[in-house]
Formats: sequence, C-alpha cells, structure tokens
Amino acid sequence: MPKTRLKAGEMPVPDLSVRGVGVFRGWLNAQAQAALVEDLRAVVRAAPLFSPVTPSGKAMSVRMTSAGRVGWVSDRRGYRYQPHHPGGAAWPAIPGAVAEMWHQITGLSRAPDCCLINFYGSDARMGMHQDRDEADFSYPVVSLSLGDDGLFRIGNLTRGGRTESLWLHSGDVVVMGGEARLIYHGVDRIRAGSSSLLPQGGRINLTLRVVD
Ligand SMILES: O=C(O)CCC(=O)C(=O)O
Ligand SMILES: [Mn+2]
Repeated sequence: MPKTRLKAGEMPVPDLSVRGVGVFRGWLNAQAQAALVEDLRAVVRAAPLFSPVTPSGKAMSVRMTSAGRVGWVSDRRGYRYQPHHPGGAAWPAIPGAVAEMWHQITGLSRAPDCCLINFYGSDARMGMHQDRDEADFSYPVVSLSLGDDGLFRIGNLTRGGRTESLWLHSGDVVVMGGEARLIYHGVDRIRAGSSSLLPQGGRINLTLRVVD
C-alpha cells in the first residue's frame, strides 16, 4: 500500500537516490508488512528456506528460497535460475501484494519472473556483488526489506572504489534500474532487535527480477 496515491500513468518518485539507486521509504505500512509476513510463511511452508553455498563451496550466511516461475539458486554447479526448489517442487506463486508493489514502482505491465527471498539472521551479511544472472538488464531490480534494519552498501559499476551506505528499514523499497542496474551492492550487517515485525527477529529481503 503506497503512502501516496498515484493517478493512472504517474510514476512514483523515490524519497532519495544514491548513485542512481532509488529508495522509497516506508512503501508498505506496518499493517501491510504484517499481512505480507503471513503470505511469506505460506511460501516458506511450500518452498522451505535453504542454506546455499557459492560455486567455490563457501557457505552463504543468508538462508533463501524463491517464489515465481523460476527461483535463484547457488551451489557447486554455479549461480542460476531454475524452475524448481532444490527439493524438487515448483516454486509457489509470488504473493499478490509483492507483485502489486512491482507494478506500482516500475510502471511495467510485465510481471517479474522471480521473487528471491533472503532471510538474514543477526550475523548474516551479503558481500558486494552485481545482479547479473538475468537476460535483459533494461528491466529494473526491485527489492523490499522487512524486519530488522540492514546496512546496505552501494558501490560502483565495477568492483572496488569508494562506497556509500544507508540503513534500510522495514517497508523500504530499493530500485536498481537504468544506469544503476548493474551497480555493485551488498549488506554489511543487521541491526538485531530494531524491528518487532518478526517475533524471532532477523531481516527478510525480497528481490524481484525479470529473468528472461
Ligand atoms: O538484502 C538486500 O537488501 C539485498 C539482497 C541482494 O542484493 C540480492 O539478493 O541480490
Ligand atoms: Mn543483489
């Protein structure tokens, strides 16, 4: 539920832009966040969180699963999208509220193929990387944060160099599109106990992508 109602054809303007990355603060209010957590519980019952390893065999600290036509996985065979959970079942559908957010933020009628769901415990992080396993970089990547605050770091279009960081709060939406579509980004740390949305604490990040 966006905080401002938009007329048809009007695009929402981000609250801030850091190196071309748009940030919408509090796109979902507390009630919408709580409803979405319930939807995500159903997703995780159908497609349980798993602990991926990088292609070099290093354990990732986030646990993840996906919803949508395809899901993103990482294992010794590499990073890729595939049409089924590692357990073999098809991925569940992307929750309606998440798809609605995508359409409102992007103005696209095209639906996302994948909603990657990352769960960060208090010690989890995500190293600097680009999102580049998709076929067409003209589509933006949109992500939504829920639960504890995460320190999001934004770098450059090539690895290294100076970076800027900002805290993402529950309900915030980030858009990496246009010139910033392939910008390096990562999550350095989680501020445990900063949100009461998830009874056990932690942070959820949903990343929406058009894959092919
Ligand atoms: O957790 C986040 O805010 C970012 C997640 C991310 O970059 C990814 O899943 O590719
Ligand atoms: Mn990413």
